[in-house]
Amino acid sequence: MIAAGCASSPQTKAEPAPVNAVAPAPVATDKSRCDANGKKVVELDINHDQKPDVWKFYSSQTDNGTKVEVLTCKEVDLNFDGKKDMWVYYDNSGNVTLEEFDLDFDGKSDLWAYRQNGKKVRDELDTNFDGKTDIWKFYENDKLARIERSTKHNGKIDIWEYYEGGRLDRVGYDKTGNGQPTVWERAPDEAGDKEAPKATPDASGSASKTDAKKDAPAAAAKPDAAKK
Ligand SMILES: [Ca+2]
Ligand SMILES: [Ca+2]
Ligand SMILES: [Ca+2]
Repeated sequence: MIAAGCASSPQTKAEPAPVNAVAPAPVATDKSRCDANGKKVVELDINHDQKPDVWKFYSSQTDNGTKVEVLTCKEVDLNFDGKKDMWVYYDNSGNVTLEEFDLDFDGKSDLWAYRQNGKKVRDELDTNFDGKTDIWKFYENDKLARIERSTKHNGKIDIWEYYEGGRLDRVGYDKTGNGQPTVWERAPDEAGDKEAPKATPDASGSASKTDAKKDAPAAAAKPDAAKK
């Protein structure tokens, strides 16, 4: 993320109030897709240690009079310790609706990547592994549109980052604890010319790129990615 003290001209102009400070409502997901009840579960042993590490859940459905097996869920033991660390939920069209990860392997999920109709809509991240989400990333048409952060890890949002075309445009800070952004800053490169078209490559661009690049599977492969 960008450093708060970096921009030279903090602005206090009235932006449209974006949101309230409480955690956004969860994305609706059918969790029963990963309920083994009434489903066929296929186990795979990827590393050949005679213990399953991938579980695939299938539900029997009838499509045009033909009985078909539909994949509803996949669970994975990524580090082969016998405990599951990744859960993937599918809709009836085979689209992923949610990928859930336990990045620090403590048995509790800390990264949730939501999709709707195949498109990324939101990532939620518990960066200090206390069970409460601290970062919410919102996507529009698969592009990063906004990040909300609870820097005190208390579930209250105090930083709002807005992205335009996938690049950081402005940041709102709650400096008073009232749950609203009280200070707005443009992306650092545009602090001197806030009306300029957002076309110059700059430090903020690389910051937003880093965030956009950090998609769920990559983060899962590198558990420490979530700790920064
Ligand atoms: Ca595991
Ligand atoms: Ca965890
Ligand atoms: Ca947390």
